[in-house]
Amino acid sequence: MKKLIIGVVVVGLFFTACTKEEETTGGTAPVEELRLLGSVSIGPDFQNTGDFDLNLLALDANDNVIQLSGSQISMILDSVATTTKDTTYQVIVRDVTFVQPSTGGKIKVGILLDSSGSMDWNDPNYLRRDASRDFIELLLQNSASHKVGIFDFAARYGDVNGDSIDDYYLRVLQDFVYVTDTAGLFAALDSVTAYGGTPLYLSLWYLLDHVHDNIEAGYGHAILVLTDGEDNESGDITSDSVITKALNYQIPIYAIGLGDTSYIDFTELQRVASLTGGVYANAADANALTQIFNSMGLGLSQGYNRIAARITPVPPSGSRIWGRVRATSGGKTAETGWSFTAP
Ligand SMILES: [Ca+2]
Repeated sequence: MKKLIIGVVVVGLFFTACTKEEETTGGTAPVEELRLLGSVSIGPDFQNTGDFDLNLLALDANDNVIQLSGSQISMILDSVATTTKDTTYQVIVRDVTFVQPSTGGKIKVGILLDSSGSMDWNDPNYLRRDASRDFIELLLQNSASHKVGIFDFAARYGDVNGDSIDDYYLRVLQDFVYVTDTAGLFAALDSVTAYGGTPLYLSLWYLLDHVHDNIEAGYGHAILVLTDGEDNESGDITSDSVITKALNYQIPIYAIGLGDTSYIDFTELQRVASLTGGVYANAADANALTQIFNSMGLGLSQGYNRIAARITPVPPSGSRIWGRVRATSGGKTAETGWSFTAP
């Protein structure tokens, strides 16, 4: 029987020269909604440091992202379910940064969809098409200068576009165009199918080259990948190969793992996202895709707040940790919950 220990409420703010600068750039619009962008990102050395990150969207009444300074944010630790007794845990905010994937307000996103056979039952109603459409419309509302390309993997063999890459590993459904070209982009989404295996990392490997070969000055570049499975068809190309290439090209990978994490392990995908500077989100089922694509669209086009936090002492592996983050802006306060299991 695990013992539930209620931790103390701690508001920790460490001001450095860096965060002082952010003091002056904190938003003033009233915050109407606070939303996590993706899952809690657990630091690679958590067992020694207790470090974890939250990616946070603070939204005003018009869904504009508010940039937050350290003094506008507080962390609340609700409970730690652990085997250790009589331990008092604390959570502090180490740093707050604003991540801006676009450049000069312009982003170019390669949407990479998993068209493997299992999508037939994991997303039978093709909600990934609707969520991708909403994502494109969200970007269009923000700026007609954004660009999107639609790609998938595992749909079919062949090389329709003659780029020497078999469509099974990377199919170009709609190459990068302005988001104003909704006809082309939506038609590409309608052609998404569900057929083969999961060459996830080989597909990312090819798409990274494609994005890199088409880098445009004045744009931020990113990949947004959706998959319902662990890679099983990439041969020598591993998640490490993908991470190395993405870092070389400085192209962050934002990743959505579709499926119940009791049955499927997205740890590796999460690692790809966090190490390439992107964000990982888990969609427990296809119904969650709309909200996640919406959050990704807001974050990619407008930016998001990254809260570097630390829990002390470091809870034992397997401990479940629950808390909330609270933000104040423009005289309003909003909060949202977070939780994770200590690795
Ligand atoms: Ca091809």
